[in-house]
Amino acid sequence: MRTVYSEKHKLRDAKIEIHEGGLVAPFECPRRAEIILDRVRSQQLGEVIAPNDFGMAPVLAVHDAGYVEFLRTCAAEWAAAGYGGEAIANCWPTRTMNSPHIPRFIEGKIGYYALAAETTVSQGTWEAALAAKDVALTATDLVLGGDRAAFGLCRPPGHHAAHDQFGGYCFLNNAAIAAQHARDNGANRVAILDVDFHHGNGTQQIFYDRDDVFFLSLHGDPMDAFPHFLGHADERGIGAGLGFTANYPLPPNTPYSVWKSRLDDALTQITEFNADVLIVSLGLDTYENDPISFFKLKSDDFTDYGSSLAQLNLPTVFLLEGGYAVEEVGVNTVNVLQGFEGATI
Ligand code: SP5
Ligand code: ZN
Repeated sequence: MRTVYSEKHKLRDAKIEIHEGGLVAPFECPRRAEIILDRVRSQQLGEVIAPNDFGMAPVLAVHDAGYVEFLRTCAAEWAAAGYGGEAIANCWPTRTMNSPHIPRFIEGKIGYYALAAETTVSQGTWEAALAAKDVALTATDLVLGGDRAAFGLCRPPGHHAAHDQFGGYCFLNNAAIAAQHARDNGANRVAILDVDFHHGNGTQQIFYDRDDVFFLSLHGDPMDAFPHFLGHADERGIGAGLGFTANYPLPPNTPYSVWKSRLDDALTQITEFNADVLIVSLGLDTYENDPISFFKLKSDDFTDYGSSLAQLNLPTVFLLEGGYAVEEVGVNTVNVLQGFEGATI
């Protein structure tokens, strides 16, 4: 399978993340993508190609225009305010201050558009996020054009980014942008399977009221894990979308055997949905040694479930999400992709 990769991911190189009461170097770092690319090459997974430029239309098909403009200008407005470091939110329109007014000043505006504080908006973040959506769209076009599967090595990741909010290391929702692009280019039904350790709250929100994009997610129970407020089993969609969201929250220390049984259930639902295209939000933070997560998958388990994904026999777009055990993230990523390619159907 071909891999789509852009060096522009390196422009997302934040220096700080709020973590466990202090500031640390961000878990979501450029080296992640470099290690994965090295493994793609050393395992000879297939050709590595650069993305095409799709412009802003596919972004604005799923994101709010004001939000997109905020992302584009945020780092410059922060600097223009005389602030140093990286733009970071410190105040939100929370449950008791839920106002529709969008502040003029950057310190308030960033709170309006943020869903979490761990993620800063650094210089270059916007350009990297643009490159990541082009990686996702190019991989999607490979599959729409007849490739059995493609891998979009997206960085920064996307699945926490909502219609008008960033956070969880995500700015533009690469998987949602790709799914809408597939819908707009011949796919009638798209399934998004999110296997990142964290619930894909942004993707869920974007498609929550729709029956043409089925969102399924296996993740750490939000009672115990980020993003804390979404991803419960009783979230199943709304209106026409009722039944087209499926959540599988799982407890701390979940072993592969349990995780895989939920995956098999999700795969059955995807088959019944009769999807034309499968998009996999591929997070590797389910790994046993991930520094911020609590599942217990081993490296061989990634190969095993990659092979199960192939059994769906669907054109499949893999898009990178999380995975922070940096030294092992290349092996685990490519294990999924090779498991998929090695599967006999
Ligand atoms: C794309 C993606 O994987 N985003 C994840 C964002 C998670 N950010 C908050 C992490 C909080 C971790 N706290 C638990 C530490 C366990 N000791
Ligand atoms: Zn994650």
